[in-house]
Amino acid sequence: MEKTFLMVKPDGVQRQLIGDIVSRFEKKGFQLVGAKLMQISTELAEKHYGEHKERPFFGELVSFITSGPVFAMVWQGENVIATARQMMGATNPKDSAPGTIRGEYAATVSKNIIHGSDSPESAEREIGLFFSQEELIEYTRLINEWIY
Ligand code: RTP
Ligand code: MG
Repeated sequence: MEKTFLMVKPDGVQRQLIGDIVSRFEKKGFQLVGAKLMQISTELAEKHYGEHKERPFFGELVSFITSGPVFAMVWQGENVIATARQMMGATNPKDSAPGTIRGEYAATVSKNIIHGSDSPESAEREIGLFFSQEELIEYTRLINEWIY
């Protein structure tokens, strides 16, 4: 089953949105297979956002993502990568649809509450950056037969 890396950013943690965000993915039927509250180092932030290192906002992005704890998660399910991106909403909250996480809670592109992997390659890379094998728990969920 497909897996993705999702992370409540420091603004979402400070605004006490972890519970709401976890609840949305649980209710959708996705399965949580790894989670931790953590402080990201500058080194990890620069690796994670490496694709943006030439962009003018890179410095601001790294300093923001390291400015406080984040809640890192791995979720599993059919089409979880693309579906989670839809549930998050567009990167810039001015374009994110009502009902999406960013559409409901975010007001600016630099503080947009949540990160989610944007492709299978990103998901694999980001899961590997943030989680060790032992931190990912494979377990049977009986409710699956009511979801799939
Ligand atoms: P993320 O990686 O955080 O899940 O966001 P995303 O895929 O929707 O957007 P991406 O293009 O990967 O950009 C990463 C983060 O950089 C910040 N950003 N700031 N100031 C700006 O113009 C600007 N553009 C992007 C956003 O916080 C975005 O989430
Ligand atoms: Mg991105």
